[in-house]
Amino acid sequence: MLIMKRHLAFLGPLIGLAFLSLLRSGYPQQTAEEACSVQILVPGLKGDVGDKGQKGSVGRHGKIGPIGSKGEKGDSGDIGPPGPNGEPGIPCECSQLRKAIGEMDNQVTQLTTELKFIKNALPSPAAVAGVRETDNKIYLLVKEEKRYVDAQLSCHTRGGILSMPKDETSNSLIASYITQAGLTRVFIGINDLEKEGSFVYSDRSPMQTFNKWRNGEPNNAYDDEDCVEMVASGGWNDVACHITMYFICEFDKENV
Ligand code: GN1
Ligand code: CA
Ligand code: CA
Repeated sequence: MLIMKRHLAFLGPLIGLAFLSLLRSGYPQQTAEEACSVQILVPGLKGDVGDKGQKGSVGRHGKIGPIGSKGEKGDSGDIGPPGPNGEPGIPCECSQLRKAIGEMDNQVTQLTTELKFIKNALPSPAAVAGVRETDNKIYLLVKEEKRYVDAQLSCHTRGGILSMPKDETSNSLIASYITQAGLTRVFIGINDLEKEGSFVYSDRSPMQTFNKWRNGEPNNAYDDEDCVEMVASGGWNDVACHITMYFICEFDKENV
């Protein structure tokens, strides 16, 4: 491209000269000799190289390049200076306290081991088949055949109450407890002793909406059924209070 431009550059003066000679002579009067003299015009010698041009102005700012790759993780900083001293403690007989705490620790460990053993292995005089637990209750099946009032008394003596299943969780837990013990029925803490048809829990609070009455129950059969049994399936049936059967006590974890 550059070479082509240079050729055109010395063609320019050539054409110019031809044009001038035409003007001077006047086109209509041009002779054949004059026309020939134009044809023999040749370009002059190449001129000297010109001085170097001035430096151009700074170009436009280029496009932003791609984001670079993530750098290496830096070294961890120096360890900071130590913090200020704490407030002075309350003076105490620390050695005595430490000794007492140590002894209590030992006692807790020993009691935990013993409790585990009692829960899982030791058959009580009442042949207790272990206990069952929810988040806040412990259930105890007492294998002593008692009438309802005596069962209730027995639970009280143990620091608990005849079990009052008030939701599906506790009801199914008691039901599986009965099944696992190989039993068919136990007394639970629900009765209508005070007012026929008006069922309350063993703490005399009115029965809530949750119930597991079997079909057709409560029917107050023989006009003599004011206490409640749970059968192995978890269903409830009102029965006579003077019959005897095993029963289940419940204990608040907070109180044991
Ligand atoms: C009947 O059949 P059994 O024992 O499961 C009766 C109960 C009485 C119970 C008295 C459907 O139950 O309501 O409480 O005898 N069940 C039916 O022992 O009538
Ligand atoms: Ca009744
Ligand atoms: Ca009944």
